[in-house]
Amino acid sequence: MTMTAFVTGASTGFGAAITRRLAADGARVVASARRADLLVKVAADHPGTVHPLELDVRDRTAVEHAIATLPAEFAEIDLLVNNAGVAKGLQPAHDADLDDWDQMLDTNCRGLMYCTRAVLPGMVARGHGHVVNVGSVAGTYPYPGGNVYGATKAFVHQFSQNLRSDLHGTGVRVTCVEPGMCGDTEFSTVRFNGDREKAQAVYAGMRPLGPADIAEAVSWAASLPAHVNINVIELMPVAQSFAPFQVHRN
Ligand code: NDP
Ligand code: 8X3
Repeated sequence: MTMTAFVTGASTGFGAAITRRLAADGARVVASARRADLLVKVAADHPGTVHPLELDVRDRTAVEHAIATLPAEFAEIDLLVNNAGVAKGLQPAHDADLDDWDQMLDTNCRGLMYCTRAVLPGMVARGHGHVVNVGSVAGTYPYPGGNVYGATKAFVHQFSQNLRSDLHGTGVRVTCVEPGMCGDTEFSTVRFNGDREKAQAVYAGMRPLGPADIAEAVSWAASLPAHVNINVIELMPVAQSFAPFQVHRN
């Protein structure tokens, strides 16, 4: 039977790669994001298989309406990939912009909650389904300027684990994919408000992960037999690792 997936943040980066990969795996995919023109381009490569859907995940009513009014062939979602997310700014907390903090909370936490809440009843009623949430290593390992971004990803991690508890016995699976540095997406350009030079400098002289690596992880977790639940996938480029605690000395 053909699987139906719903991917948020599918206009660029991970979401576009995940959409393409799932379509290549044989799934029908609803590709959603705010920029419809980019979604149409993603869908053009997979006519009839990928359904572009303009959606701002921060708009709770719009999310509920979108999920309730999907075309019949896309209406029964087997796989929800909550990928839409933003990092805004890298200033220390005492200099940060509260609007940036609001946008991260509204997108990375509230948007993910709204999509999950809208899709879960159908999955539970059908006795199967899979929610894949895109977290980050930033939810586990602190770094300077990571303040609210990292906190939103810690939310994504814990919400995913708590969903597993709530969904016990329903047949619905939950996976949190937690990548480290990944290039070839708009992530850092968005973080630095369109400053491409600053964004490119993040990945200078090292090989980051690529969107296809994340799509591979999602495809793998989703393709396992129905009795197997991958709780968390944490992946990093080989070029990224850990450093010791910082110590302030007088
Ligand atoms: P991109 O900026 O390329 O992709 C983000 C996607 O989210 C875009 O498609 C954007 O589309 C969408 N989006 C943003 N806000 C909204 C909104 N309000 N409603 C709907 N869609 C929205 O970055 P990545 O592909 O790198 O990031 C994808 C996810 O991966 C994010 O959750 C990010 O936090 C996470 N991540 C990224 C890492 C990296 O190093 N790149 C590492 C770890 C995690 P549009 O603007 O068209 O709405
Ligand atoms: C993105 C990875 O290290 O830039 O979530 O926060 S990082």
